[in-house]
Amino acid sequence: MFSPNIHDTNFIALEMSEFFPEVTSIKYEGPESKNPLAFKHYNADELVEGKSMREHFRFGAAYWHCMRNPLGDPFGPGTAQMPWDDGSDSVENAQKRTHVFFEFLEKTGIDYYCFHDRDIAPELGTLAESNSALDAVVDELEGLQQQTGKKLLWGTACLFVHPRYAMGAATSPCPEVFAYAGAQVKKAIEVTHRLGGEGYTFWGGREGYSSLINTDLKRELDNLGRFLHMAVDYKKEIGFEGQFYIEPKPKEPTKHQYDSDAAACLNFLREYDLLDHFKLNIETNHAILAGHTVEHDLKVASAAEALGSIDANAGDELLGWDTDQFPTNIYDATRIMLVLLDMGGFTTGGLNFDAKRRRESHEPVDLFHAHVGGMDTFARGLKAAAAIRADGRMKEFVAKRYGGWDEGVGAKIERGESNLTELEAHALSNEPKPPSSGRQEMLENLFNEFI
Ligand code: XUL
Ligand code: CO
Repeated sequence: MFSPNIHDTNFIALEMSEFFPEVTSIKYEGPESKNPLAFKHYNADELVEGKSMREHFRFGAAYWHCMRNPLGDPFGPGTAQMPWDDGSDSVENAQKRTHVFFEFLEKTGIDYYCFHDRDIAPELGTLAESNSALDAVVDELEGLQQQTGKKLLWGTACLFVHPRYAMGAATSPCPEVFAYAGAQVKKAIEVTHRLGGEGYTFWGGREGYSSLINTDLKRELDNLGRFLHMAVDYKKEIGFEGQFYIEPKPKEPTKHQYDSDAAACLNFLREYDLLDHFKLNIETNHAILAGHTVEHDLKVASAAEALGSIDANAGDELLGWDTDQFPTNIYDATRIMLVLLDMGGFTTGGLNFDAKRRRESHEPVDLFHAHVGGMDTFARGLKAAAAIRADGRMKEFVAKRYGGWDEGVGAKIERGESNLTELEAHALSNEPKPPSSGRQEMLENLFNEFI
């Protein structure tokens, strides 16, 4: 099991039960189990549609929420108990956290993780110092990955916390900030590459505006396009083969983020000739903030063959901000898994729990309850989605509803062989019959048969 790290002689082997002594490895115990720290539905090696659950989901945990989120809110400080953390900005503290995190991954059986550069390592006085701190932590992560077999789903750069980014990074009015952001992304891609990352995500952070009165929108968009082209060029230069993702979000922190939803991102990528180099990382709560369902944004991305990865979380119906809650809604999970199964599953992407515990759930064990619940929710969603597909009635109904397009005038239109004059001739002698019922309620009832 344990293979010594050859790269870093200081690397200390992972001692299980060091940081979460109250939790043993989470096991599948089946639906009858009353053990809150057991899976009732997620059974990693169980096959669904011929593929193990583990492979379907490629679950990821978010370093920023698990290790760095103090669970504060605008009215009060953080409550999260992190007995392993000395609260300092030291490299040693940052390295220690990686061990805590990998113990967590080992015990939950989550295979992947995601990070921002500044989650894993501190931002220090200069870029050079921050870069070497990052290298020192990445040494540790590399050793832990080798020891445990855990993998990096994607890395990213934090271009939104530091005050220099208050007006954006690639869309800043200030070229020095653009340059600094470029340097940070260069380094973040390098470490992602070094850790064998399967992807790299660009979430807009503060790429947007608070007011148009002081904003040169066209210039900002053009600069964002240039920035992403530089990233694509650098990726090729160093031979990084991971997938680039854009993560749409409509607002928060800005009033309007340029990557507002899947459709806006696709249009931006197309306009700036970047579509071949990016896929989308769709986040549930972001889609809701955009006034969509997650199913909508997933389908828009998938229709453009650009659905890459998912940040799985949930919002709150009564709150209009990015609450980043853990997913517990089986309907939503089923809809998500239906889109995923229909598209043939993930290739480079996965289901990253970009979710945080509530401020009231401040004990370390709550991290486990949260992820176990999310994984079980998706396992139920997967089973329900597979059952709906096996049943076939839903698909058959939709195929039949559009069946007219497979013959006659419909087929001719779809082949691109018709024109308005021909349509007029057709319509003059063929008054359309009213279309048959969409049967929405019947289909909603059918869907419920599987929940
Ligand atoms: C912010 C968000 C980010 C991205 C990565 O709402 O979702 O954490 O996932 O930068
Ligand atoms: Co996210």
